[in-house]
Amino acid sequence: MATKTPKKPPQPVTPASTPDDGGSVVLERRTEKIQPPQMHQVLMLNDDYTPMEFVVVVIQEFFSKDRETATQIMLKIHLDGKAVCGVYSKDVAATKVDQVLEAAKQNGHPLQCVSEPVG
Ligand code: TYC
Repeated sequence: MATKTPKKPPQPVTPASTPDDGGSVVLERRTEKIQPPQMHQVLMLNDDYTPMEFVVVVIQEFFSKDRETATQIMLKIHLDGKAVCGVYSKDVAATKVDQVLEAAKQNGHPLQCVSEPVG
């Protein structure tokens, strides 16, 4: 007569005993450094028609320069074809460009202004 071998109880899928991590969470140490935001420079371009005085006032108004600095920047644009009027975050630089272009349009001048990443 065959004797029945006692059946083993069903085994748990995961081992019953695992090393105890105490419920703690290990944070990964990151060596990457957070980079400062890319800055953008706003350049004004020369043309043959926009009055010098208008350019000086625009630089004073939108780039917070005193009259002497604004005049120097305007003359640099006039002589070199372009000059940096200010350096800002991307959004602020885009707003400055819009403001200059809108003021130029309102006054019927072809003044051009662009922004580009620095470096
Ligand atoms: N070249 C213009 C003139 O002789 C003056 C000027 C300066 C125009 C700067 C645009 O971004 C400019 N009237």
